Amino acid sequence: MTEDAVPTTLQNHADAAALRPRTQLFIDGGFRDAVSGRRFVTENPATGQPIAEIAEGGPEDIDVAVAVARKAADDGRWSRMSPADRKAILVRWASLIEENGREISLLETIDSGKPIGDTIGIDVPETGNCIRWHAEAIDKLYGQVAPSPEGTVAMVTKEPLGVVGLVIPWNYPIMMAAWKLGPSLATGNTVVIKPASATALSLLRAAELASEAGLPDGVLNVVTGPGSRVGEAIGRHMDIDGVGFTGSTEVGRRFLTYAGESNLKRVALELGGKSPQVVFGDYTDLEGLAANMAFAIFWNMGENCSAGSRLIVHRSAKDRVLEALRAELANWPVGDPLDPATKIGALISKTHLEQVLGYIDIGESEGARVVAGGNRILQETGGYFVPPTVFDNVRPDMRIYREEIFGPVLTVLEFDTEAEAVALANDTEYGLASSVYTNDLNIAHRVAREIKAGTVSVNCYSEGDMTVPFGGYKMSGFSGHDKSAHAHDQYTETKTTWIQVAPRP
Ligand code: TAP
Repeated sequence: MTEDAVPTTLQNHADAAALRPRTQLFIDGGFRDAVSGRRFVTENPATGQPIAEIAEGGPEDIDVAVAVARKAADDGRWSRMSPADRKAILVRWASLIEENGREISLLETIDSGKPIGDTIGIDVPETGNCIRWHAEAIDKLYGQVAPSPEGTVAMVTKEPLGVVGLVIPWNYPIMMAAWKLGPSLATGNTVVIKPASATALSLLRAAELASEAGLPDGVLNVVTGPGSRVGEAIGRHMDIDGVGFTGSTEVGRRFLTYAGESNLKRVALELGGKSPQVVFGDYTDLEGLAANMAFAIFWNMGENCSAGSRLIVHRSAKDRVLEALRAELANWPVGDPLDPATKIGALISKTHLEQVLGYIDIGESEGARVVAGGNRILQETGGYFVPPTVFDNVRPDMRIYREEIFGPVLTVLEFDTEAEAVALANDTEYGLASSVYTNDLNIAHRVAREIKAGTVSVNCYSEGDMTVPFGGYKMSGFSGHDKSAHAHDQYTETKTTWIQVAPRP
Protein backbone atom coordinates (compact mmCIF):
# COMPACT_ATOMS: atom_id res chain seq x y z
CA MET A 1 0.00 0.00 0.00
CA THR A 2 1.43 3.43 -0.90
CA GLU A 3 1.33 6.04 1.80
CA ASP A 4 -1.63 7.90 0.27
CA ALA A 5 -3.71 4.87 -0.72
CA VAL A 6 -7.16 4.71 0.90
CA PRO A 7 -7.25 1.66 3.19
CA THR A 8 -9.58 -1.07 1.95
CA THR A 9 -12.68 -2.25 3.78
CA LEU A 10 -10.75 -5.34 4.84
CA GLN A 11 -7.91 -3.25 6.23
CA ASN A 12 -10.39 -1.00 8.04
CA HIS A 13 -12.04 -4.01 9.66
CA ALA A 14 -8.68 -5.44 10.71
CA ASP A 15 -7.56 -2.11 12.17
CA ALA A 16 -10.90 -1.54 13.89
CA ALA A 17 -10.71 -4.98 15.49
CA ALA A 18 -7.27 -4.12 16.85
CA LEU A 19 -8.43 -0.87 18.51
CA ARG A 20 -8.08 -0.68 22.27
CA PRO A 21 -10.63 1.98 23.26
CA ARG A 22 -10.22 4.00 26.44
CA THR A 23 -13.28 3.26 28.55
CA GLN A 24 -12.83 5.04 31.89
CA LEU A 25 -13.62 8.53 33.10
CA PHE A 26 -10.84 11.02 32.39
CA ILE A 27 -10.37 13.21 35.46
CA ASP A 28 -7.37 15.25 36.66
CA GLY A 29 -5.20 14.08 33.77
CA GLY A 30 -5.79 10.34 34.19
CA PHE A 31 -8.27 7.53 33.64
CA ARG A 32 -10.29 6.10 36.51
CA ASP A 33 -13.40 4.03 37.13
CA ALA A 34 -16.71 5.55 38.16
CA VAL A 35 -17.14 5.88 41.93
CA SER A 36 -19.95 3.29 41.74
CA GLY A 37 -17.81 0.92 39.67
CA ARG A 38 -20.69 0.56 37.22
CA ARG A 39 -20.23 0.21 33.47
CA PHE A 40 -22.47 0.32 30.41
CA VAL A 41 -22.15 -1.18 26.95
CA THR A 42 -21.49 0.84 23.81
CA GLU A 43 -22.44 -0.93 20.59
CA ASN A 44 -21.61 -0.70 16.91
CA PRO A 45 -24.78 0.51 15.14
CA ALA A 46 -23.67 -1.16 11.90
CA THR A 47 -23.75 -4.62 13.51
CA GLY A 48 -25.75 -4.26 16.71
CA GLN A 49 -22.78 -5.88 18.48
CA PRO A 50 -21.09 -4.56 21.63
CA ILE A 51 -17.75 -2.78 21.27
CA ALA A 52 -16.78 -2.14 24.87
CA GLU A 53 -18.01 -1.44 28.38
CA ILE A 54 -17.63 2.16 29.50
CA ALA A 55 -17.50 3.59 33.01
CA GLU A 56 -20.98 4.72 34.01
CA GLY A 57 -20.48 7.94 35.91
CA GLY A 58 -23.09 9.50 38.17
CA PRO A 59 -23.59 12.77 40.08
CA GLU A 60 -20.87 11.74 42.54
CA ASP A 61 -18.34 11.61 39.67
CA ILE A 62 -19.46 15.04 38.51
CA ASP A 63 -18.77 16.30 42.06
CA VAL A 64 -15.25 14.91 41.87
CA ALA A 65 -14.63 16.28 38.36
CA VAL A 66 -16.02 19.72 39.23
CA ALA A 67 -13.87 19.93 42.38
CA VAL A 68 -10.80 19.14 40.27
CA ALA A 69 -11.83 21.65 37.59
CA ARG A 70 -12.56 24.30 40.24
CA LYS A 71 -9.12 23.89 41.79
CA ALA A 72 -7.54 24.21 38.34
CA ALA A 73 -9.64 27.31 37.63
CA ASP A 74 -8.83 28.98 40.95
CA ASP A 75 -5.08 28.40 40.96
CA GLY A 76 -4.85 29.84 37.44
CA ARG A 77 -2.69 27.03 36.06
CA TRP A 78 -4.49 27.51 32.74
CA SER A 79 -6.17 30.92 32.77
CA ARG A 80 -3.02 32.72 33.92
CA MET A 81 -0.57 30.80 31.77
CA SER A 82 0.87 33.12 29.13
CA PRO A 83 -1.39 33.34 26.08
CA ALA A 84 1.42 32.19 23.81
CA ASP A 85 1.95 29.05 25.92
CA ARG A 86 -1.77 28.27 26.01
CA LYS A 87 -1.90 28.70 22.28
CA ALA A 88 1.07 26.38 21.77
CA ILE A 89 -0.52 23.63 23.87
CA LEU A 90 -3.85 23.74 22.05
CA VAL A 91 -2.14 23.89 18.65
CA ARG A 92 -0.11 20.84 19.67
CA TRP A 93 -3.33 19.12 20.72
CA ALA A 94 -4.89 19.84 17.31
CA SER A 95 -1.83 18.36 15.62
CA LEU A 96 -1.92 15.24 17.80
CA ILE A 97 -5.58 14.71 16.93
CA GLU A 98 -4.68 14.94 13.24
CA GLU A 99 -1.65 12.66 13.63
CA ASN A 100 -3.87 10.09 15.36
CA GLY A 101 -6.67 10.74 12.90
CA ARG A 102 -6.85 7.21 11.59
CA GLU A 103 -7.38 5.74 15.06
CA ILE A 104 -9.91 8.42 16.04
CA SER A 105 -11.86 8.08 12.81
CA LEU A 106 -12.03 4.29 13.19
CA LEU A 107 -13.25 4.69 16.78
CA GLU A 108 -15.82 7.23 15.62
CA THR A 109 -17.03 5.05 12.77
CA ILE A 110 -17.54 1.87 14.79
CA ASP A 111 -19.13 3.78 17.66
CA SER A 112 -21.50 5.98 15.65
CA GLY A 113 -22.17 4.22 12.33
CA LYS A 114 -20.79 7.18 10.38
CA PRO A 115 -18.98 6.35 7.11
CA ILE A 116 -15.20 6.16 7.44
CA GLY A 117 -14.88 8.49 4.45
CA ASP A 118 -16.66 11.17 6.51
CA THR A 119 -14.89 10.59 9.81
CA ILE A 120 -11.42 10.63 8.22
CA GLY A 121 -12.31 13.25 5.60
CA ILE A 122 -14.50 15.67 7.56
CA ASP A 123 -14.97 15.05 11.28
CA VAL A 124 -11.36 14.57 12.35
CA PRO A 125 -9.86 17.32 10.13
CA GLU A 126 -12.61 19.72 11.22
CA THR A 127 -11.90 18.85 14.84
CA GLY A 128 -8.21 19.71 14.45
CA ASN A 129 -9.07 22.81 12.45
CA CYS A 130 -11.53 24.05 15.06
CA ILE A 131 -9.19 23.62 18.02
CA ARG A 132 -6.33 25.24 16.10
CA TRP A 133 -8.52 28.17 15.00
CA HIS A 134 -9.52 29.04 18.56
CA ALA A 135 -5.99 28.40 19.82
CA GLU A 136 -4.58 30.82 17.27
CA ALA A 137 -7.02 33.48 18.48
CA ILE A 138 -5.74 33.34 22.07
CA ASP A 139 -2.97 35.91 21.57
CA LYS A 140 -4.77 37.96 18.93
CA LEU A 141 -7.97 39.12 20.60
CA TYR A 142 -7.75 42.39 22.51
CA GLY A 143 -9.83 44.03 25.21
CA GLN A 144 -11.12 47.61 24.90
CA VAL A 145 -10.28 50.97 26.39
CA ALA A 146 -13.50 52.97 26.68
CA PRO A 147 -13.75 56.68 25.76
CA SER A 148 -14.08 57.70 29.42
CA PRO A 149 -13.68 61.29 30.74
CA GLU A 150 -10.35 62.97 31.47
CA GLY A 151 -8.93 61.74 34.76
CA THR A 152 -10.20 58.19 34.29
CA VAL A 153 -9.15 55.08 32.46
CA ALA A 154 -11.85 52.54 31.68
CA MET A 155 -11.08 49.05 30.41
CA VAL A 156 -13.56 46.50 29.15
CA THR A 157 -12.04 43.04 29.33
CA LYS A 158 -13.19 39.45 28.95
CA GLU A 159 -12.56 36.89 31.67
CA PRO A 160 -13.18 33.15 31.66
CA LEU A 161 -16.39 32.04 33.38
CA GLY A 162 -14.40 29.59 35.49
CA VAL A 163 -15.69 26.01 35.32
CA VAL A 164 -17.69 25.16 32.22
CA GLY A 165 -19.90 22.08 31.77
CA LEU A 166 -20.40 20.74 28.25
CA VAL A 167 -22.98 18.16 27.15
CA ILE A 168 -22.54 16.74 23.67
CA PRO A 169 -24.69 14.80 21.17
CA TRP A 170 -23.94 11.62 19.23
CA ASN A 171 -24.28 12.84 15.67
CA TYR A 172 -20.83 14.45 15.27
CA PRO A 173 -19.27 13.29 18.52
CA ILE A 174 -15.70 14.56 18.29
CA MET A 175 -16.52 17.54 16.10
CA MET A 176 -19.30 18.85 18.36
CA ALA A 177 -16.98 18.40 21.34
CA ALA A 178 -14.34 20.48 19.51
CA TRP A 179 -16.87 23.20 18.65
CA LYS A 180 -17.30 23.72 22.40
CA LEU A 181 -13.87 22.74 23.75
CA GLY A 182 -12.04 25.02 21.31
CA PRO A 183 -13.63 28.29 22.49
CA SER A 184 -14.14 27.32 26.15
CA LEU A 185 -10.50 26.28 26.62
CA ALA A 186 -9.15 29.12 24.48
CA THR A 187 -10.91 31.64 26.72
CA GLY A 188 -9.19 30.12 29.77
CA ASN A 189 -11.91 28.02 31.34
CA THR A 190 -11.57 24.58 32.87
CA VAL A 191 -14.05 22.02 31.63
CA VAL A 192 -16.15 19.04 32.64
CA ILE A 193 -17.59 17.45 29.50
CA LYS A 194 -20.12 14.64 29.03
CA PRO A 195 -20.21 12.92 25.65
CA ALA A 196 -23.39 11.19 24.47
CA SER A 197 -23.54 7.69 25.93
CA ALA A 198 -23.69 6.13 22.48
CA THR A 199 -20.47 7.77 21.30
CA ALA A 200 -17.90 8.40 24.02
CA LEU A 201 -14.85 6.64 22.55
CA SER A 202 -13.39 9.36 20.33
CA LEU A 203 -13.52 12.03 23.03
CA LEU A 204 -11.86 9.81 25.64
CA ARG A 205 -8.95 9.26 23.26
CA ALA A 206 -8.79 12.97 22.39
CA ALA A 207 -8.69 13.89 26.09
CA GLU A 208 -5.70 11.63 26.57
CA LEU A 209 -4.01 13.40 23.66
CA ALA A 210 -4.71 16.77 25.30
CA SER A 211 -2.60 15.69 28.27
CA GLU A 212 0.10 14.51 25.91
CA ALA A 213 0.03 17.96 24.31
CA GLY A 214 0.73 19.54 27.68
CA LEU A 215 -2.73 20.61 28.86
CA PRO A 216 -2.37 20.84 32.65
CA ASP A 217 -4.14 18.16 34.69
CA GLY A 218 -7.64 19.07 35.77
CA VAL A 219 -8.29 21.49 32.92
CA LEU A 220 -10.20 18.98 30.77
CA ASN A 221 -12.26 16.29 32.49
CA VAL A 222 -14.52 13.78 30.73
CA VAL A 223 -17.36 12.07 32.61
CA THR A 224 -19.30 9.40 30.72
CA GLY A 225 -22.72 8.22 31.83
CA PRO A 226 -26.44 8.72 31.21
CA GLY A 227 -27.81 12.16 30.47
CA SER A 228 -30.59 11.76 33.02
CA ARG A 229 -27.97 11.53 35.81
CA VAL A 230 -24.63 12.93 34.60
CA GLY A 231 -26.12 15.55 32.27
CA GLU A 232 -28.60 16.71 34.88
CA ALA A 233 -25.86 16.81 37.55
CA ILE A 234 -23.87 19.16 35.28
CA GLY A 235 -26.94 21.31 34.66
CA ARG A 236 -27.74 21.64 38.36
CA HIS A 237 -24.22 21.86 39.79
CA MET A 238 -23.77 24.88 42.04
CA ASP A 239 -20.07 25.17 41.21
CA ILE A 240 -20.34 25.10 37.41
CA ASP A 241 -20.43 28.62 36.01
CA GLY A 242 -21.73 27.97 32.52
CA VAL A 243 -23.10 25.19 30.34
CA GLY A 244 -22.83 24.58 26.60
CA PHE A 245 -25.23 22.00 25.20
CA THR A 246 -25.95 20.57 21.76
CA GLY A 247 -28.81 18.12 21.30
CA SER A 248 -32.58 17.94 21.25
CA THR A 249 -34.76 20.94 21.94
CA GLU A 250 -36.54 18.91 24.62
CA VAL A 251 -33.38 18.33 26.67
CA GLY A 252 -32.13 21.83 25.90
CA ARG A 253 -35.18 23.29 27.66
CA ARG A 254 -34.27 21.28 30.73
CA PHE A 255 -30.92 23.03 31.01
CA LEU A 256 -32.75 26.33 31.38
CA THR A 257 -34.76 24.80 34.21
CA TYR A 258 -31.64 23.31 35.81
CA ALA A 259 -29.94 26.70 35.73
CA GLY A 260 -33.05 28.49 37.00
CA GLU A 261 -33.37 26.08 39.90
CA SER A 262 -29.66 26.13 40.81
CA ASN A 263 -27.11 28.93 40.44
CA LEU A 264 -28.33 30.77 37.31
CA LYS A 265 -25.28 29.51 35.45
CA ARG A 266 -24.88 30.80 31.89
CA VAL A 267 -26.59 28.49 29.40
CA ALA A 268 -25.94 28.31 25.65
CA LEU A 269 -28.00 25.84 23.61
CA GLU A 270 -27.65 24.54 20.06
CA LEU A 271 -30.79 22.57 19.29
CA GLY A 272 -32.87 20.93 16.61
CA GLY A 273 -33.92 22.09 13.19
CA LYS A 274 -36.24 21.55 10.24
CA SER A 275 -34.32 23.50 7.68
CA PRO A 276 -35.79 24.58 4.33
CA GLN A 277 -34.13 24.33 0.93
CA VAL A 278 -35.95 26.81 -1.30
CA VAL A 279 -35.49 26.31 -5.04
CA PHE A 280 -36.71 28.95 -7.49
CA GLY A 281 -37.76 28.07 -11.03
CA ASP A 282 -34.95 30.07 -12.66
CA TYR A 283 -32.12 28.00 -11.16
CA THR A 284 -30.35 26.21 -13.99
CA ASP A 285 -27.51 24.11 -12.52
CA LEU A 286 -29.66 21.06 -11.83
CA GLU A 287 -26.77 18.66 -11.34
CA GLY A 288 -25.08 20.95 -8.80
CA LEU A 289 -28.43 21.56 -7.14
CA ALA A 290 -29.10 17.83 -6.76
CA ALA A 291 -25.65 17.22 -5.29
CA ASN A 292 -26.13 20.05 -2.78
CA MET A 293 -29.68 19.01 -1.90
CA ALA A 294 -28.65 15.42 -1.32
CA PHE A 295 -25.72 16.47 0.83
CA ALA A 296 -28.01 18.76 2.84
CA ILE A 297 -30.39 15.98 3.81
CA PHE A 298 -28.50 12.69 3.43
CA TRP A 299 -25.06 13.61 4.79
CA ASN A 300 -24.53 11.89 8.13
CA MET A 301 -27.68 9.81 7.52
CA GLY A 302 -29.75 12.97 8.04
CA GLU A 303 -28.65 12.89 11.69
CA ASN A 304 -27.79 16.54 11.45
CA CYS A 305 -29.42 19.44 13.26
CA SER A 306 -28.99 21.61 10.17
CA ALA A 307 -30.25 18.94 7.73
CA GLY A 308 -32.17 20.49 4.83
CA SER A 309 -35.21 18.30 5.45
CA ARG A 310 -37.83 20.48 3.71
CA LEU A 311 -37.49 20.98 -0.05
CA ILE A 312 -39.67 23.92 -1.06
CA VAL A 313 -39.56 24.04 -4.85
CA HIS A 314 -41.27 26.22 -7.46
CA ARG A 315 -44.11 24.32 -9.10
CA SER A 316 -42.60 24.83 -12.57
CA ALA A 317 -39.33 23.17 -11.52
CA LYS A 318 -40.49 20.35 -9.26
CA ASP A 319 -40.46 17.51 -11.76
CA ARG A 320 -37.01 18.26 -13.15
CA VAL A 321 -35.58 18.87 -9.67
CA LEU A 322 -36.93 15.54 -8.41
CA GLU A 323 -35.60 13.81 -11.51
CA ALA A 324 -32.13 15.29 -10.89
CA LEU A 325 -32.33 14.24 -7.24
CA ARG A 326 -33.27 10.68 -8.18
CA ALA A 327 -30.23 10.49 -10.48
CA GLU A 328 -28.03 11.90 -7.70
CA LEU A 329 -29.10 9.12 -5.32
CA ALA A 330 -26.82 6.75 -7.26
CA ASN A 331 -23.97 8.65 -5.60
CA TRP A 332 -25.23 7.82 -2.11
CA PRO A 333 -24.54 4.12 -1.52
CA VAL A 334 -25.74 2.77 1.81
CA GLY A 335 -23.74 0.12 3.60
CA ASP A 336 -20.84 -0.91 5.79
CA PRO A 337 -19.49 2.29 7.38
CA LEU A 338 -15.97 0.83 7.19
CA ASP A 339 -16.23 0.57 3.40
CA PRO A 340 -14.55 3.70 1.99
CA ALA A 341 -17.19 3.85 -0.78
CA THR A 342 -20.10 4.09 1.66
CA LYS A 343 -21.84 7.45 1.85
CA ILE A 344 -24.69 6.45 4.18
CA GLY A 345 -23.86 4.34 7.21
CA ALA A 346 -26.03 3.15 10.07
CA LEU A 347 -28.43 5.16 12.20
CA ILE A 348 -27.22 5.54 15.76
CA SER A 349 -29.41 2.94 17.53
CA LYS A 350 -32.32 0.54 17.25
CA THR A 351 -34.51 3.03 19.13
CA HIS A 352 -33.64 5.79 16.70
CA LEU A 353 -34.14 3.46 13.71
CA GLU A 354 -37.63 2.69 14.99
CA GLN A 355 -38.32 6.41 15.42
CA VAL A 356 -37.27 7.18 11.84
CA LEU A 357 -39.28 4.23 10.43
CA GLY A 358 -42.20 5.39 12.60
CA TYR A 359 -42.09 8.79 10.91
CA ILE A 360 -42.04 7.12 7.48
CA ASP A 361 -45.20 5.20 8.46
CA ILE A 362 -46.80 8.40 9.73
CA GLY A 363 -45.97 10.18 6.46
CA GLU A 364 -47.62 7.45 4.40
CA SER A 365 -50.67 7.32 6.64
CA GLU A 366 -51.02 11.12 6.38
CA GLY A 367 -51.19 10.78 2.58
CA ALA A 368 -47.66 11.66 1.50
CA ARG A 369 -46.11 9.47 -1.23
CA VAL A 370 -42.71 7.80 -0.94
CA VAL A 371 -40.83 8.33 -4.20
CA ALA A 372 -37.48 6.93 -3.01
CA GLY A 373 -36.38 4.64 -0.18
CA GLY A 374 -38.81 4.29 2.69
CA ASN A 375 -37.83 1.02 4.33
CA ARG A 376 -35.19 -0.61 6.50
CA ILE A 377 -32.46 -2.37 4.52
CA LEU A 378 -29.43 -4.60 5.17
CA GLN A 379 -31.24 -6.14 8.15
CA GLU A 380 -29.06 -9.24 7.86
CA THR A 381 -26.06 -7.21 9.08
CA GLY A 382 -27.76 -6.56 12.43
CA GLY A 383 -27.25 -2.83 11.70
CA TYR A 384 -29.72 0.04 11.50
CA PHE A 385 -29.80 1.11 7.86
CA VAL A 386 -32.34 3.32 6.10
CA PRO A 387 -31.73 4.47 2.51
CA PRO A 388 -32.33 8.02 1.26
CA THR A 389 -36.06 8.54 1.48
CA VAL A 390 -38.05 11.18 -0.37
CA PHE A 391 -41.70 12.10 0.27
CA ASP A 392 -43.78 13.87 -2.37
CA ASN A 393 -47.38 15.12 -1.97
CA VAL A 394 -46.52 16.66 1.37
CA ARG A 395 -48.72 19.25 3.07
CA PRO A 396 -47.44 21.81 5.59
CA ASP A 397 -49.67 20.41 8.34
CA MET A 398 -48.13 16.92 8.15
CA ARG A 399 -45.97 15.76 11.04
CA ILE A 400 -43.18 14.67 8.68
CA TYR A 401 -43.02 18.27 7.47
CA ARG A 402 -43.12 19.87 10.92
CA GLU A 403 -41.15 17.57 13.25
CA GLU A 404 -37.44 16.89 13.28
CA ILE A 405 -36.97 13.31 12.06
CA PHE A 406 -33.18 13.26 12.33
CA GLY A 407 -32.92 10.65 9.60
CA PRO A 408 -32.43 10.51 5.80
CA VAL A 409 -35.96 11.71 5.01
CA LEU A 410 -36.72 14.62 2.67
CA THR A 411 -40.18 16.16 2.35
CA VAL A 412 -41.12 18.02 -0.85
CA LEU A 413 -43.57 20.88 -1.17
CA GLU A 414 -44.39 23.26 -4.06
CA PHE A 415 -44.85 27.02 -4.16
CA ASP A 416 -46.03 29.55 -6.73
CA THR A 417 -44.85 32.95 -5.49
CA GLU A 418 -41.77 34.27 -3.72
CA ALA A 419 -43.88 35.43 -0.78
CA GLU A 420 -45.36 31.95 -0.47
CA ALA A 421 -41.88 30.40 -0.51
CA VAL A 422 -40.72 32.64 2.32
CA ALA A 423 -43.87 31.96 4.34
CA LEU A 424 -43.40 28.21 3.93
CA ALA A 425 -39.70 28.41 4.83
CA ASN A 426 -40.54 30.30 8.01
CA ASP A 427 -43.53 28.13 8.90
CA THR A 428 -41.61 26.19 11.54
CA GLU A 429 -40.77 26.50 15.21
CA TYR A 430 -37.10 26.05 14.27
CA GLY A 431 -34.61 28.40 12.62
CA LEU A 432 -31.17 26.86 12.35
CA ALA A 433 -30.15 26.65 8.67
CA SER A 434 -31.62 27.22 5.21
CA SER A 435 -30.68 27.28 1.54
CA VAL A 436 -31.93 29.39 -1.34
CA TYR A 437 -31.28 28.51 -4.98
CA THR A 438 -31.84 31.14 -7.65
CA ASN A 439 -29.92 32.84 -10.46
CA ASP A 440 -31.55 36.17 -9.57
CA LEU A 441 -29.45 38.26 -7.19
CA ASN A 442 -32.46 40.28 -6.10
CA ILE A 443 -34.46 37.21 -5.13
CA ALA A 444 -31.41 35.82 -3.34
CA HIS A 445 -30.93 38.97 -1.24
CA ARG A 446 -34.61 39.44 -0.48
CA VAL A 447 -35.20 35.87 0.57
CA ALA A 448 -31.94 35.55 2.51
CA ARG A 449 -32.97 38.59 4.53
CA GLU A 450 -36.49 37.32 5.18
CA ILE A 451 -35.70 33.76 6.24
CA LYS A 452 -35.56 33.47 9.99
CA ALA A 453 -32.58 31.19 10.45
CA GLY A 454 -29.09 31.48 11.89
CA THR A 455 -27.49 30.48 8.59
CA VAL A 456 -28.76 31.10 5.06
CA SER A 457 -26.70 29.60 2.26
CA VAL A 458 -27.27 30.77 -1.29
CA ASN A 459 -26.83 28.37 -4.22
CA CYS A 460 -25.18 25.81 -1.96
CA TYR A 461 -25.66 23.93 1.28
CA SER A 462 -23.19 25.09 3.89
CA GLU A 463 -22.73 25.87 7.54
CA GLY A 464 -19.83 28.10 6.53
CA ASP A 465 -16.31 27.60 7.82
CA MET A 466 -14.73 28.32 11.21
CA THR A 467 -14.75 32.09 10.60
CA VAL A 468 -18.54 32.42 10.89
CA PRO A 469 -20.90 31.78 13.81
CA PHE A 470 -23.36 28.89 13.85
CA GLY A 471 -26.50 29.10 15.95
CA GLY A 472 -30.25 29.04 15.79
CA TYR A 473 -33.21 31.40 15.77
CA LYS A 474 -36.42 30.46 17.56
CA MET A 475 -36.39 26.99 19.14
CA SER A 476 -33.15 26.01 17.40
CA GLY A 477 -30.96 27.74 19.91
CA PHE A 478 -30.57 29.89 22.95
CA SER A 479 -28.03 32.53 23.83
CA GLY A 480 -24.88 31.58 22.02
CA HIS A 481 -23.09 30.40 18.95
CA ASP A 482 -20.57 27.77 18.00
CA LYS A 483 -17.59 28.64 15.75
CA SER A 484 -15.79 31.94 15.14
CA ALA A 485 -14.86 34.50 17.80
CA HIS A 486 -18.60 34.85 18.55
CA ALA A 487 -18.33 31.48 20.27
CA HIS A 488 -16.08 33.07 22.90
CA ASP A 489 -18.87 35.25 24.26
CA GLN A 490 -20.76 32.41 25.94
CA TYR A 491 -17.66 31.26 27.82
CA THR A 492 -16.61 34.68 29.12
CA GLU A 493 -17.79 37.37 31.49
CA THR A 494 -17.39 41.02 30.52
CA LYS A 495 -15.61 43.13 33.11
CA THR A 496 -15.42 46.93 33.42
CA THR A 497 -12.43 48.33 35.28
CA TRP A 498 -12.86 52.06 35.98
CA ILE A 499 -9.72 53.78 37.24
CA GLN A 500 -9.56 57.24 38.71
CA VAL A 501 -6.25 58.88 37.81
CA ALA A 502 -5.31 61.66 40.24
CA PRO A 503 -4.10 64.93 38.65
CA ARG A 504 -0.39 65.69 38.82
CA PRO A 505 0.28 67.20 42.25
P1 TAP B 1 -30.51 14.35 23.56
O1 TAP B 1 -31.36 13.47 24.38
O2 TAP B 1 -30.82 15.78 23.53
O3 TAP B 1 -28.98 14.11 24.00
C1 TAP B 1 -27.95 15.05 23.88
C2 TAP B 1 -27.08 14.99 25.12
O4 TAP B 1 -27.86 15.31 26.27
C3 TAP B 1 -26.51 13.61 25.39
O5 TAP B 1 -25.22 13.73 25.93
C4 TAP B 1 -27.47 13.05 26.42
O6 TAP B 1 -26.93 12.03 27.21
C5 TAP B 1 -27.77 14.27 27.24
N1 TAP B 1 -29.03 14.17 27.97
C6 TAP B 1 -30.09 13.34 27.71
N2 TAP B 1 -31.06 13.53 28.62
C7 TAP B 1 -30.62 14.50 29.47
C8 TAP B 1 -31.18 15.12 30.62
N3 TAP B 1 -32.38 14.79 31.09
N4 TAP B 1 -30.45 16.06 31.25
C9 TAP B 1 -29.22 16.40 30.80
N5 TAP B 1 -28.64 15.84 29.74
C10 TAP B 1 -29.34 14.90 29.06
O7 TAP B 1 -30.51 13.84 22.14
P2 TAP B 1 -30.55 12.31 21.71
O8 TAP B 1 -31.21 11.39 22.67
O9 TAP B 1 -29.16 12.02 21.42
O10 TAP B 1 -31.46 12.41 20.46
C11 TAP B 1 -32.84 12.71 20.55
C12 TAP B 1 -33.23 13.63 19.46
O11 TAP B 1 -32.52 14.85 19.65
C13 TAP B 1 -32.83 13.20 18.09
O12 TAP B 1 -33.73 12.32 17.53
C14 TAP B 1 -32.75 14.51 17.38
O13 TAP B 1 -34.02 14.93 16.98
C15 TAP B 1 -32.26 15.44 18.42
N6 TAP B 1 -30.82 15.67 18.35
C16 TAP B 1 -30.44 16.85 17.92
C17 TAP B 1 -29.11 17.12 17.82
C18 TAP B 1 -28.70 18.42 17.34
S1 TAP B 1 -27.19 18.64 16.91
N7 TAP B 1 -29.53 19.39 17.29
C19 TAP B 1 -28.14 16.20 18.16
C20 TAP B 1 -28.56 14.98 18.65
C21 TAP B 1 -29.92 14.74 18.74
P3 TAP B 1 -27.14 10.47 26.81
O14 TAP B 1 -26.45 10.28 25.55
O15 TAP B 1 -26.52 9.76 27.94
O16 TAP B 1 -28.63 10.29 26.71
